[in-house]
Amino acid sequence: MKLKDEKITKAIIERYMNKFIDNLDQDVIIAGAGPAGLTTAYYLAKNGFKVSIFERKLSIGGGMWGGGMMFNEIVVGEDGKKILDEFGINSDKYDEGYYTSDSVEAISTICSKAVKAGVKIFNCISVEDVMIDKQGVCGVVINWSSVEIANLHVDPLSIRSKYVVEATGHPLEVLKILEKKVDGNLFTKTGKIMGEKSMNADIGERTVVENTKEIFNNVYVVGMAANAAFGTNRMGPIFGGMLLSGKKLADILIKRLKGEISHNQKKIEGIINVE
Ligand code: 48H
Repeated sequence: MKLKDEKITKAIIERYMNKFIDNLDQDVIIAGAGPAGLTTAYYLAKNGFKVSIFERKLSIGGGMWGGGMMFNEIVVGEDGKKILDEFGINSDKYDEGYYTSDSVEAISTICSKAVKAGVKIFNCISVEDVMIDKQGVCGVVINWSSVEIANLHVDPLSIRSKYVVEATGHPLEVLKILEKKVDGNLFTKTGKIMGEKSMNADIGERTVVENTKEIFNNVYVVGMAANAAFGTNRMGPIFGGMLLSGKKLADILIKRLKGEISHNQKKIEGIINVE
């Protein structure tokens, strides 16, 4: 059979468009496909929820590929190891409470498991704004990363979701948008982004799980972004906290999607809904 080039083009465009159209109204949308966002998405999809991730870069996996300073090994503690085991990722005991894993095996497996569980990942697309109504955030506004990089004046598109997850890591891009554009405080002590503190693996690993929660009506923060939002320490190349944070958030969102926990809604000023 002779291959037709134009058929290859048609197949790609048609399949992509169908996938995209099927993802316009989601249970959960996640900004950022690092280890925390991917882990959250995996557990949500595994439990039957519609979840998609928008990732700015061509490659998925955020900061996990590089281990520590490009030595491509990661460290996890006892609880993190349990999640590596759930994903079927090999790890080796280094000492009491310290396990190492090949970072390439770890992140490629998490990504593969997430996609196979039903997560739809759209790479090369950046979240540039949120959609808002009286109840809070109700989706994201997206554009091709290439448009952003080239600084082209091209209007974006919008995707609706019940909940939005801030998983953009250190730069906290979704929360910065909220701080700048939406009236009403974040659910932090100051009502603002509190800022990441210097390295302390012990505190950082613990607080990243504690800080994984709702931070604005219908917006949840996970992973490194959680510590940067609530003003606690970075933890360096120990990744158990990212995985545990992702799993904790999936558990919260599953309960909320099933209506088992109530809303933590605060009044949002300046939004008038015209029905
Ligand atoms: C779409 C975006 C946007 C946007 C950014 O940085 P990440 O790996 O984040 P986490 O929280 O999953 O993991 C953090 C970990 O990698 C890390 O940095 C640690 C543990 N640091 C400790 C320390 O002390 O330094 O992934 C975030 C992803 C990236 O892939 C970005 O490209 C992507 O989000 N992203 N995607 N729209 N606006 N902004």
